[in-house]
Amino acid sequence: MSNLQEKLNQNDKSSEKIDVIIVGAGFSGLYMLYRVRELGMTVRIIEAAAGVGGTWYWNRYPGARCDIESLQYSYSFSDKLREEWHWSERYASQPEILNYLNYVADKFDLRKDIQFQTRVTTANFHETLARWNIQTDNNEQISAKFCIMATGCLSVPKKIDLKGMDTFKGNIYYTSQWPHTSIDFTGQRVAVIGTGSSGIQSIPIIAQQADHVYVFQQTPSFSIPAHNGPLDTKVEQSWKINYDEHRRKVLGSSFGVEVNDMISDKPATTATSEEQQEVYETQWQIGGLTFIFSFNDLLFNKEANTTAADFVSSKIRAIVKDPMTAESLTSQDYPIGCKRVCIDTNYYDTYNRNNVTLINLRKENIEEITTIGIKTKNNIYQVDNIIFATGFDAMTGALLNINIQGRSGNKLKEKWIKGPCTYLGIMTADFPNLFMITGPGSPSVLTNMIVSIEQHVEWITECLDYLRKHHYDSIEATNEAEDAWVNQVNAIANATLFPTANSWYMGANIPGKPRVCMVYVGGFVAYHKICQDIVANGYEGFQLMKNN
Ligand code: N01
Repeated sequence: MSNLQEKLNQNDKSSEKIDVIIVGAGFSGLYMLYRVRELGMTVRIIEAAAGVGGTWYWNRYPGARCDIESLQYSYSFSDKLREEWHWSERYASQPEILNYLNYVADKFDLRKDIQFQTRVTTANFHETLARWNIQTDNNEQISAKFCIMATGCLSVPKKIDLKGMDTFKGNIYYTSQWPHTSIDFTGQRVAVIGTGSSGIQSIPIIAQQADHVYVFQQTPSFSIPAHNGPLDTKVEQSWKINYDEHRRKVLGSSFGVEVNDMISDKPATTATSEEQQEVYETQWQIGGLTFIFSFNDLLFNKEANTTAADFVSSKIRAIVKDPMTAESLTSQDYPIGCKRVCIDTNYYDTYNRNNVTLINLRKENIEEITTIGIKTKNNIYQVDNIIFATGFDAMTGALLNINIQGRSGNKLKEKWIKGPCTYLGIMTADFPNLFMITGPGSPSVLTNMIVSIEQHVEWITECLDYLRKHHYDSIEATNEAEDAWVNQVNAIANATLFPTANSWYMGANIPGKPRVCMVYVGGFVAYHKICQDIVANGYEGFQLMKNN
């Protein structure tokens, strides 16, 4: 069928009233669709991209890879899917994850309920009908009883507006919106701006191709080696055979990840210096994000945190030969773990190459982009390509990009002007029947996203089923429950070191964005229990209503 014909067919559906609209066809939207269909409700996903995948559809930059191990970064809901699917590496690459999601979409025949290349622009709640009117950029109007935002935590790129950007004669790329064709940087000079996960993953790969790479670093990350490689078939088999046991451990961890046996449940502050070094060295050799759980006080106690940060800095200095570069790479001014820890393959080694130069923007900030490159306080760096690996308007960006209007004409943008307020990160008061999957105020990005996504999808599914069985027309968070939840999220965050870092968790990467902790940092286990208890107590903190 041609795209046009498909579009026309889709437009024919625009007058339909449906039960559920889901916005976004990434990991969360696809699973939500699967579950809503099981309830026998009518459902449609609206997706801006031309295919499924969400973050894995857009982020196609060289080296893009998940930093949660592939066996754990997988859906758990289908035994058959798990048995059939084979991951090839310890950490899956973006193309492989995208293949997986396409496989899931095909296996469960999800595409027939997905409308691609369509963006939701407006969502208005009609109080009398207790329905959401959804408007798209194709000028369609869709009426749905429930609207579920599966819009992702990191889906709206940070806007970059450097002086002179439009005059640059070379190519400009964004890691978050990478072209679908492969880009060959052979013989080219490349600037990469940004040294978060996307920069750290792409720089070593680009350096193997390019004539020269100039890395512009504003803040150094802490990065732990991935030790990626082919997935050991014995590990895979054992994981598949003993899946229930692994799953129990995953659901019993605060991070939604099965941690290795070397994780210490002791505080670093009670360990001797030798014990600390031994634990850190073991974790460094194992590799991966669980380094930050080497001791149980690293995210709470500055003194403890410094021992881990110092260990990583010593590793960086041992790898990087040029002392000035090593100094720049170890000039973190925040506790390790309080900005997202990165996982790398050869990132620090890459600075030993003759064709890689690190520019420390704290010493020479970018003054402007010129026709030929990047002008800093001290130099002009002539390049053919500029890659922005500059991050996202995280957690709230995608939700606030839609004009969402709830009860009494209340606008989400206005309600959240001082920061997002939610109950459980699932709903927000005055916006009945509007659900968020891994919304702000839930553990989301501080956990294995797939675990948190599945937990939210299953909670929402159970809720929809409950409403239907008990003949309720709407559900809404109460203001009291929401205020108490926001206070709890802030209180827990304030007991940790998270607020001391200028991270995107705190909204600090976007000028003018309110500085509040947008993540529930109390861990997956505690959060999961709270969500279960709320249901057991008859949806405590929610108001369930019948139309007349
Ligand atoms: O973005 P980031 P990212 N001039 O915000 C710098 C997930 N992810 O795309 O820190 C110069 O981390 C900025 O500096 P600063 C993961 O959760 C997952 O790399 O603001 N520099 C920073 O260095 C991750 O945390 C995977 O001072 C500017 C960098 O750009 C999240 O996505 C893979 C600048 C942005 O780093 C975001 O990662 C990739 C400017 N104007 C990403 N503005 C997985 O493996 C910003 N910077 C699952």
